[in-house]
Amino acid sequence: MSTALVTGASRGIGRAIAERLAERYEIVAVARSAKELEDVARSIESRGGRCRSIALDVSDHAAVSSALGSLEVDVLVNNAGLGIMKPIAEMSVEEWRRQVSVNLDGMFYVTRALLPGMITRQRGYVVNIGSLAGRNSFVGGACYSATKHAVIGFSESLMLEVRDAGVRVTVIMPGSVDTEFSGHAAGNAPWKLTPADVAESVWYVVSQPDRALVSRVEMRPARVARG
Ligand code: NJP
Repeated sequence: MSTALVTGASRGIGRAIAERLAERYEIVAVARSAKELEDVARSIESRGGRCRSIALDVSDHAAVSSALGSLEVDVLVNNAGLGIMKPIAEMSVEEWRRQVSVNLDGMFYVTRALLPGMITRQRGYVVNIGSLAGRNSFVGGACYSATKHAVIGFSESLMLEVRDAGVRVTVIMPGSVDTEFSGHAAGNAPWKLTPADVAESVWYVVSQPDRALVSRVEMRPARVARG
């Protein structure tokens, strides 16, 4: 059975991606919260899937390379991320570093650990969860938006770098998704995309025939919330 590793799989979009991909892949679920990961694994296994979890901070390079460096993974979904939305004049250095270290450094560390194996096997998929904030600007989004612009730049360069080695790279850019992201309460915004909607896009891109590469997906709520 092929393996898919999903970061930020303990809740929200990452959990939905892990649950969807479990229909075809053995899942490696990565996040910091061991307890929530166990719950994800139980949910997948109760439906006949296979899931092991690795409690890990993706921004800790040593921990990432020692825990993931020897894994054979066919599909990597870099989804772990956070957003602290506030004006730059009020943002602390710690808040800046935390966002950059998870959204950007973490994506590099996990990709760096798993990509050489994909290149050697001449087969693999890297799906990075970016954001429409990586295209659009908004007040209070300078740091978050900068990290997501970086996710797009990283993904598109990497796509060109490894496509001839049989490794495909996609960046998925959702708009608002109904999760606990950035301090929101989930379940109160029926106009938003659901985590399952994003998971369906991941499923779509990894289900393409070997000759086809969907390199970029933009998705957004069909209707905008008013008022
Ligand atoms: O957020 P949330 P979403 N090491 O807060 C994990 C992007 N996005 O599902 O470590 C490892 O429910 C955290 O797990 P834990 C967004 O930028 C969202 O909405 O246990 N894992 C949890 O599983 C992000 O890239 C929206 O706390 C770490 C997960 O990340 C992705 O979608 C719109 C970690 C966060 O779950 C998932 O966000 C958009 C670390 N250091 C893009 N730090 C949206 N929701 O509207 C956090 O365009 N995690």
